[in-house]
Amino acid sequence: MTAVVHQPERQHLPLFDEAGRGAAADDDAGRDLHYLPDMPEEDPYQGGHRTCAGCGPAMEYRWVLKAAGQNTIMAGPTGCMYVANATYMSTPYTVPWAHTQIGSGGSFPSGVAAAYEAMIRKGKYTGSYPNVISMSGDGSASDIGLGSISGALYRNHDALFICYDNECYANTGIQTSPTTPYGGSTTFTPPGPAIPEGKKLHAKNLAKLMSEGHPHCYVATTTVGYPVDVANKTRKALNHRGAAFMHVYTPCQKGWVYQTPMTVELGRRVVEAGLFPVWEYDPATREYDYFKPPVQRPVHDYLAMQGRFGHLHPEHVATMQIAANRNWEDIGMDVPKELRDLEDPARHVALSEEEYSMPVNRGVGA
Ligand SMILES: Cc1ncc(C[n+]2csc(CCOP(=O)(O)OP(=O)(O)O)c2C)c(N)n1
Ligand code: SF4
Ligand SMILES: [Mg+2]
Repeated sequence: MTAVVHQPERQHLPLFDEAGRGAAADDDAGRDLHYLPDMPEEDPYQGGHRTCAGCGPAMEYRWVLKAAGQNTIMAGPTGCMYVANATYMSTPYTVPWAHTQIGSGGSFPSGVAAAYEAMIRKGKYTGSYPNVISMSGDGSASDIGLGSISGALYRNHDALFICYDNECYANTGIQTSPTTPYGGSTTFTPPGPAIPEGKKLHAKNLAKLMSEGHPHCYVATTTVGYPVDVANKTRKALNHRGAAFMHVYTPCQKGWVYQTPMTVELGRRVVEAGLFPVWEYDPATREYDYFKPPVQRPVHDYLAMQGRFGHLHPEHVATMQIAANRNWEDIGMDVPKELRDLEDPARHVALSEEEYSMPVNRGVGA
């Protein structure tokens, strides 16, 4: 007798309207400051969790899960977003959620995805194929669990693998990770007489590693400065048949030392300073679509908001401007003369000499 093979029924999540939200000039600097009026009311990631005030990863979790909806299964490797969200057997999720070992952000969802495919094929599960999502920190995704996520992308499991990037190992006390930027002060890269810039290495380009290394996958970057973009890229990634990876910039108030309400502003400024290009990679055409922000700023405007950079000397700020200018070129934007001139250290003062610079390392690792 021939066995009946059932085909998984797939969801298709409609995209939110972006017209007039991405390019219109709303504030004095010419930036669009729209939020998402039609964001779903349901909150699969509810309030009442224990993350710090202004926590960027918590915003990202909320928006991703709003965009994904209730037919979702979540996995979270060890990190702040496991520990602060799962104390004493209570979690803020209204969808199934599991903690996984820090190196298993790829393997755990692979198993969930494969199990659903098999159960549906055999007729043992009759619902539609769920959204399978893992959200790993940068320490997990770019370091300890990199191999596991790469393996899952390579095998093309139908799941979304997200790195929420707070640019440090936050949960264990703000240690450096491969995505901590050059010049960032962490408890493992403190500035001192021998190494005045703090961190000497430049950050790993995690998202390009994923798109170039797994060209059949949907890959995107975004930040908590752009909620519509976060929601739409989540839905595009979930609609994609096969593996998808999303790298989301998510400020960490405790580790970066900034004023609590500035999380979303940082999510915009990092893009406007040319330090975190926002893009989307389409596996069908193998092309990148780069977001071209309407405002370009000196890196100084971004660095000076954060205590983790308060120790930088003029030559360090100039080094970061050089890196930002390379990024502008990479995404096909002109480098204005004002930004080119700022590659010269003589154009900068030490950030600690500035009135609005915050104290070095206040609260970090305390
Ligand atoms: C194999 C292993 N090594 C180290 C740890 C300790 N540890 C727990 S959470 C954590 C930090 C994770 O950093 P990241 O993935 O960036 O998440 P964040 O805490 O920043 O949210 C570390 C190192 C662990 N749990 N398991
Ligand atoms: S330490 Fe940073 S990532 Fe962790 S809960 Fe606080 S703000 Fe969020
Ligand atoms: Mg982290």
